[in-house]
Amino acid sequence: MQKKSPREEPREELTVTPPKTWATGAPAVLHALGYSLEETSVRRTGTTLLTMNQVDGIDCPGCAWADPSPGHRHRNEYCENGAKHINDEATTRRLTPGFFREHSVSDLARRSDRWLNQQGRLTEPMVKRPGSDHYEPLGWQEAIGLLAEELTSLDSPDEAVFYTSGRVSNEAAFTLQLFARAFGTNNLPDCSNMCHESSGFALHETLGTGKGTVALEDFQHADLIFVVGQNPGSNHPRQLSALEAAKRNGARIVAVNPLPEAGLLRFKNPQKARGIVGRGVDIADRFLHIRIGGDLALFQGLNRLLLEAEDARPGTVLDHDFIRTSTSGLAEFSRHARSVAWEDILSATGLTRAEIEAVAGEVLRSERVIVCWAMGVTQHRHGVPTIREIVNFLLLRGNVGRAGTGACPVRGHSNVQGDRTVGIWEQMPDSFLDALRDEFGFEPPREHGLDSVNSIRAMRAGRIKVFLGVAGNFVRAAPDSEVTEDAMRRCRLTAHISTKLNRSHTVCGETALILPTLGRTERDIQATGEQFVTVEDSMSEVHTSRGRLRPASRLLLSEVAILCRLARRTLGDATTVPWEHFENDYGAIRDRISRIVPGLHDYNRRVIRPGGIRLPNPANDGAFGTETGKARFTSNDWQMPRAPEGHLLLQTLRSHDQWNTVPYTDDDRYRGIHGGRRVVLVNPDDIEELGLSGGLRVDLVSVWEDGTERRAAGFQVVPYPSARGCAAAYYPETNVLVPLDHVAESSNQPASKGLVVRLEPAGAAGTPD
Ligand SMILES: Nc1nc2c(c(=O)[nH]1)N[C@H]1C(S)=C(S)[C@@H](COP(=O)(O)OP(=O)(O)OC[C@H]3O[C@@H](n4cnc5c(=O)[nH]c(N)nc54)[C@H](O)[C@@H]3O)O[C@H]1N2
Ligand SMILES: Nc1nc2c(c(=O)[nH]1)N[C@H]1C(S)=C(S)[C@@H](COP(=O)(O)OP(=O)(O)OC[C@H]3O[C@@H](n4cnc5c(=O)[nH]c(N)nc54)[C@H](O)[C@@H]3O)O[C@H]1N2
Ligand code: SF4
Ligand SMILES: [Mo]
Repeated sequence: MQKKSPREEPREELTVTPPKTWATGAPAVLHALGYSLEETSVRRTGTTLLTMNQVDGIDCPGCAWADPSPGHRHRNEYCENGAKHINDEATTRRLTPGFFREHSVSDLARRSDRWLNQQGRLTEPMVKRPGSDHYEPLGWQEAIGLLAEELTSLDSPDEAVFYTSGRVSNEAAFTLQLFARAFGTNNLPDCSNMCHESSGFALHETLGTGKGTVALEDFQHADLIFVVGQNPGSNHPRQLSALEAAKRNGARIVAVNPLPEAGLLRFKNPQKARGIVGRGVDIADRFLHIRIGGDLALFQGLNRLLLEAEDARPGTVLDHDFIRTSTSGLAEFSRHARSVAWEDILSATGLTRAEIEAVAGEVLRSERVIVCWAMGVTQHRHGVPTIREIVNFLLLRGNVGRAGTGACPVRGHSNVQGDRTVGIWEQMPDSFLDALRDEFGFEPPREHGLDSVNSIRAMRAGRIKVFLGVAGNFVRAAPDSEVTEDAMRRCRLTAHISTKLNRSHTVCGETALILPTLGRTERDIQATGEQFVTVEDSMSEVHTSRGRLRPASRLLLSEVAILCRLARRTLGDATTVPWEHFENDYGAIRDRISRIVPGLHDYNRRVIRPGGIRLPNPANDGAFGTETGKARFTSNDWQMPRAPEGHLLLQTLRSHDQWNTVPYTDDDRYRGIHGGRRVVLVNPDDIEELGLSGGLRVDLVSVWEDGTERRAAGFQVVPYPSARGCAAAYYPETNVLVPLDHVAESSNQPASKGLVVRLEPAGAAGTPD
């Protein structure tokens, strides 16, 4: 078969086949290797994959799922998607200055996200100067000098924002936040603002911790595991191994989702021959086909049933000892919980009372319960109260702090949790800022900085002059694409520390910089020798990651090196931080972290032990970091997103073959979609009711409460077993539909699920298709 040139825009025919009911079997692994070999060579594939997720190897740059403890790891401790993510970075394709001579910025801006990514690795610093439509090469000294000059010329440090994406290591993240705060701002938006911010807020309020309480071993001890608003078959594939093992130990699984996702229904484990042949294991014992945004009502219904069961058999249902010693607010919560009406619960969830009662029955029979959740829960306007209600549910039967129990927000990026631990947050608490002051002898700013949505608002208002992104693709990840792009273009300077080309490089401030960097797969050699970095997974395990491959170009600098040089140039002699020493020896950074972050003491010595460091979660020892020192029951008003007649609720989600803003192919194998991403999945009954038909081309028009409409043109209607009234389409193509102000209450997280949309036959309003 002739390979297509990566310079051609992929043009494929969209085909739709029935969705799969199983995930991660032999075709998955074969498929991954196929993709790997197209991007790189057999030898490089071997080098990267065989050390992936092994002690002293490369930490998978994919999701944040935890590794089994050393000794329990499989030789191939990775999934199909992990293999794709790593080989996407390890590609042998290169972007040279010639490429940028050939392609103007306006030309690049017209290309697809997939095309931009497949051009290969960035190899040297590039600048787009004011008035020019081309990037041209420049040296590192000049590039860093340019950025430093813009920063020092600002009227206030708060005119700069520093964005981080969760692939960045602890060392680079700590360096970035230290620089930003030494410079004088807390403007540290990150991808977590758009991901699990609602989890952080709700867990802080109720358990006094921003993190989950579950360790991987807990899955072995659980009797019942909820998987809510998550598609693990595509997004956390090794979670399926943990669920499968839990089932072997007798656990039952309840999946809650508007889509019957392949991984939840049946799973073939590729690491075992048994998984490759045979039909695999049904993962979900019960599947609740919930309406989008119905989870708050579901957990309110379950809580109400638990309270009523306690009334019927006093002393047998609730964990009274735990509630008495470790919680507050039960009485008020119970009063409120009993007042929520069943008809409201049923209309919000689209479920029957019998279905909810059956699940409550499972709960009553289970000593140990875990609730896992991800974007289907957090990315809603009522994401925070939904998670608070999940916590109520766990507290009622003492399902926190015991083996086999707990709250498990399943994180996205491989180090998104670690970045927060070491200070990437616009609202770090005073305890952290005091520790920074004591360690480095400067007074960090105390006023909270800008998160992602507020950064866009400030850029739009012309209050931000400099944007620096460390990894990620801010312009595509953020909501309201047109608003965000316009806001970004108002900056004087936009700069990105990146491994690969993406849309954010094409939406430029007056001046724009591309600062190319080493990826996680690559050797990182500094003055004191070869370095490793450290990362924290979703279960608070901190461990090392050491690159193996030769860097994509001689001219790449590590993220730490770029940031340390930038800090030296910007802060000059005034700084009390030994930036040069940090650049030469990452151990020196970890030494400082160990004196600032509780739990990371003796960091350098402990982190190199097999398995690394498990950060303690005080909530597991009954030490809740709330004001009262107790876990809090909360009363949450019933809410549901509503679509007026003729409209649907839309969720924007990931396909199997993409990494966030970067599609690798146009396929979504488990959902049966091939060769196209501009599809909208709709329940056949809704298609009929709306007078549409499968295969019809439509525009998606989102309707916002201020009367404004947003349009994404040219989508094909695909009949799909989505819950009634609920549609799904891929992100980032649909970010244009998400109003900037459509955010979760309290957490200010963009609500990328639960949008009100209308499907208009394409061209009906005279729009291009
Ligand atoms: N291959 C791959 N892996 C990834 C990523 C990737 O892009 N590609 N991204 C990583 C990142 S950063 C993240 S945050 C995670 C995201 O992991 P997920 O949270 O699994 O990501 P989404 O694709 O947004 O899927 C949301 C799921 O929630 C369901 N859902 C939507 N709305 C609702 C609702 O109202 N209620 C319920 N109960 N369910 C709902 C959807 O049907 C879907 O199954 O994945 C990480 N892993
Ligand atoms: N509508 C809608 N919007 C969403 C979501 C949604 O579900 N729906 N999900 C949200 C979520 S959960 C998230 S996490 C965000 C994701 O937002 P981001 O984290 O900002 O986006 P990514 O697509 O992961 O970023 C990919 C880019 O990172 C760079 N990169 C990769 N590896 C490295 C590295 O090692 N170092 C450096 N310096 N750069 C690197 C590459 O240049 C690549 O192009 O999007 C959010 N936006
Ligand atoms: S489950 Fe996540 S961390 Fe594990 S190999 Fe797959 S993508 Fe990587
Ligand atoms: Mo995420």
